[in-house]
Amino acid sequence: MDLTALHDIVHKSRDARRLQSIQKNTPAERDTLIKKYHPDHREQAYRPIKFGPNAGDQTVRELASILEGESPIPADLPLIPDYSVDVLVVGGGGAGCAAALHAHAEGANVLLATKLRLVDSNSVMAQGGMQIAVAPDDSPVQHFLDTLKGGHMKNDHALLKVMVEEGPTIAKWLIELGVLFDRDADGNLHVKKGGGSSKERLLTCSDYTGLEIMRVLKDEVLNQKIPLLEFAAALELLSDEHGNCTGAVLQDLDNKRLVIVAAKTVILATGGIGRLHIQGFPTSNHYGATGDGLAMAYRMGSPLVQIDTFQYHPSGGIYPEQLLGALVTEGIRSEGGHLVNGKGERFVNELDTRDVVSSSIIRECEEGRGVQVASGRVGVWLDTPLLDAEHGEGTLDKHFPAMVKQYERFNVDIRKDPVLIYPTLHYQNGGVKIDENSESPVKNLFVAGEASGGLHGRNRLMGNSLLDLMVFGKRAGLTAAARAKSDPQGSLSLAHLKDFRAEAKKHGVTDQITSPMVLPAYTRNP
Ligand code: MEZ
Repeated sequence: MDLTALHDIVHKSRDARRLQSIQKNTPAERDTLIKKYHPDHREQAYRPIKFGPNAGDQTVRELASILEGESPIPADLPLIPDYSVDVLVVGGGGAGCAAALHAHAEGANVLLATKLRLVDSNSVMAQGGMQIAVAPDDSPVQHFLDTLKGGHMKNDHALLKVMVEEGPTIAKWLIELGVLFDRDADGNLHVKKGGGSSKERLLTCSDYTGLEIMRVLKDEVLNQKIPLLEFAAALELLSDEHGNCTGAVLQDLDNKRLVIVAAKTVILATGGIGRLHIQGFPTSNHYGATGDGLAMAYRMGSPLVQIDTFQYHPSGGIYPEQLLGALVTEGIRSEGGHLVNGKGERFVNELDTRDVVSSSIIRECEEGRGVQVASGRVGVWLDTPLLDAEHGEGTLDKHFPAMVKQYERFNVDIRKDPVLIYPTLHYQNGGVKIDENSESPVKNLFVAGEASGGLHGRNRLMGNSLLDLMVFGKRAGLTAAARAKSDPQGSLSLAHLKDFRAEAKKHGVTDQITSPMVLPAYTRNP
């Protein structure tokens, strides 16, 4: 499709737009906008959960089906352990690696199982940075207040306090391990501003922050020789006579063999649900983001919190089609990139919180001020050439090399022309309920990172996810290791599964899908 003619409107309106400043919406305007346009408020997308710890709570239909789903594990499966460990970590992304490293450092016998390869995760795809209050004019208190405001005051205060206070220690840990954060000319950590933040607080590694952090964590997991099972998907947890977690059933995805792991503690670091494509949205998430941990924890009786709210990142690609849903980092807006509708107008303060920005984009598109591409999708422009115009030639190459390359592969030069974007399903704001040590209400079952809920309230701020992974991965790892020292291995049973199946039957739920999904159907061979 030749977009040249359409680009003109962005190029021609640039100089006038550069002189214009756009106020953020008032709280009342934000509320009205979100209620009218944010996908969280589409009633038809939701239904009550029929049974289990969150019976009666509303969530999106796709997630409700996963939670009520049928386990692929037969109740009479012989539970003879293939492995017996102190700590089983499920998931090879940021939270999983941090948990495994800290548990290992405490002397625990750790097994890290991941359904794809080590590091295949959303963490490695994180672009725009990690919020930590390290700047002289910033503080954990300010970080706390910004996050609370961004989360519509619905954040769990205790979790949030832990995250912001432990941020600086995490930065030190990562730097000591070898993460090369961007620095200013004097060698100080360079910080950038993200949407909804009052201070410059984002630590970045250009626009591949997650890749750099995971490069280092992966090396460390391998250097520490932490036992690793790749292509090993967790399908079910194990419980003892008290309902405590005692291990998991994995499946070797190469030969389909079931693998029984007896574990004194289990840490679920399984990430989010982007690949459920809720409400038909494209996603920025990796292929493994199918909410497996949510389903398994739920079946064991662990309640979930805030599962009626999801993050639709304002800038997901809509053209070329190969980049549908792919993230175009908020960093571009943080450095001054304008959002522009089909008439050449700005329509929102680009650094407002993501829920406000996404709602505004949806409004423009629904009210006929968007731009349609050949696929039929409608989006708005992100004026990328403005960054070079504003900050000097070479800015995009220097600060956003990954983005420049991502588009170059499809013959789109983002230095010369703007890109078309629309909100993409990016993050689940809620998840499994946890305490400050990342433990779920089910004893010895820990949940860290995106699979857990409460910390971010109803709208996560940019860059708080990478910090969440590191802080609560660490806490889960340390607490699980300590627990494994004090408590014996519990017995192995699938009793919770029997109860769950009985509950499903009692509520007349028979047409269940198999859950966990492990991978979206379109990735499987016919
Ligand atoms: O935290 C995020 O989701 C993030 C930094 C995304 C981005 O736009 O780069």
